[in-house]
Amino acid sequence: MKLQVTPLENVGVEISGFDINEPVSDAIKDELKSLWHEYGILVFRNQEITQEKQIEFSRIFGPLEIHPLKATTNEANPELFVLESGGEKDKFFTANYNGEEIVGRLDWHIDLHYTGRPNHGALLRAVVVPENDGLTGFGDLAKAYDALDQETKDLLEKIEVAYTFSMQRRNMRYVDVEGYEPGPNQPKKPSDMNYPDFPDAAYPGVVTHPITGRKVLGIVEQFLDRVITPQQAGLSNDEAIDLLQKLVAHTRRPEFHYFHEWKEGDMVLWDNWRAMHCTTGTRKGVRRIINRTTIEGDATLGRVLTAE
Ligand SMILES: O=C(O)CCC(=O)C(=O)O
Ligand SMILES: [Fe+2]
Repeated sequence: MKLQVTPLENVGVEISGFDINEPVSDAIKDELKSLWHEYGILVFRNQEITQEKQIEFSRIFGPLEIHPLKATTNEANPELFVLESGGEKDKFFTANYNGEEIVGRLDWHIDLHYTGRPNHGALLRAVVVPENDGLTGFGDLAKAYDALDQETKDLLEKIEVAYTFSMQRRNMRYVDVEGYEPGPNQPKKPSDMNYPDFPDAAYPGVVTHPITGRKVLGIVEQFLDRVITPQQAGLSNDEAIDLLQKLVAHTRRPEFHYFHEWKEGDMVLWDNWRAMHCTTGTRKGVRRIINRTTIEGDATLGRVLTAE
C-alpha cells in the first residue's frame, strides 16, 4: 500500500491508495497516525467496511472509548455508536430553522468539551446517507489560531473561557438563534436525556495540542459562555463579550472549514483536540445512518469549575 495525500478545499486531506481490507503494516499505521496529527481531518472513500473492520482500523489511532451515553444499538460491538435519523427518535431532535423542520442539526462543537476532557478523536463511517443532506462540517482551530493578528494572540494567552452545558440551544450565548424555534419534544434539562448536570468547564484561550504542541484556538461557539475574570487581562466585561463575538465570527470563516457530503463507503477521521465539527441535520423523514467509533482522550485540556 502506498498512501496518497490530497488536500481538501480548505482544511484536511483525502487519503487514497488505502484499502481497509488489506493488511495494514506497522509503517502504514505510523504514517496514518502522523497524517491525522499533521492535518487534523482525514477523508477516505470507497471503502468496504464492516463494523469489525471499522473498530480494528480505529484502534490504530488509540484505545477506543465506549460512548458514555451507552445509546449504541450494537450489543456485539459496544465500541460502535450508531447515529441515526429518519426514525422514531427524530421528534426529540427536530427544530425549526427559518420555517423549515430540521432533524439533528448541531452547531460547531468539540465532543465532550463540557467535561474538560474531550476524546482525542472520532471516526464516522457512512452506512445510509442521503444526497445533498446531512453534511458534517469540520473546522480547523489550529489554522484559525495561526490566522489571528499578534495582538489577539497575545490577549488569548492571558484569558480563560468558560463553557456552560445546556440542553437548550436558545440558552447558548454565542450560537446564532435567529430564525430558530425549538421543537415541542426537545429535551429541556439534562435529566430529560439521563445526562448528569455538568458543571462549567474552563479552557485557556489558546490550547496547546498535547501531542503536536501546536497552538489551537480555544473558542468554539456551542456552550461558550464567558471570559473568566476578564479584568485580570485588562478587559471590561463588555470588551470580553465583544472579544468572544469577534473570535466566534473568526471560527465561522469558510477558509477554516471543510463540509463533507457523504457517499456510501466514506469514512472521516478527525482530531477532536484540534478540529471542531458540526452537522447540517437532515430534512424531516430523511434516513441517515452513520457508525461512529471514538478514540479515547488521555489528556485533560480544560478544568472543571466546581463549587469550592
Ligand atoms: O452526524 C454527524 O454528522 C456528526 C455528529 C456529531 O457531532 C458527532 O458524531 O460527534
Ligand atoms: Fe459531535
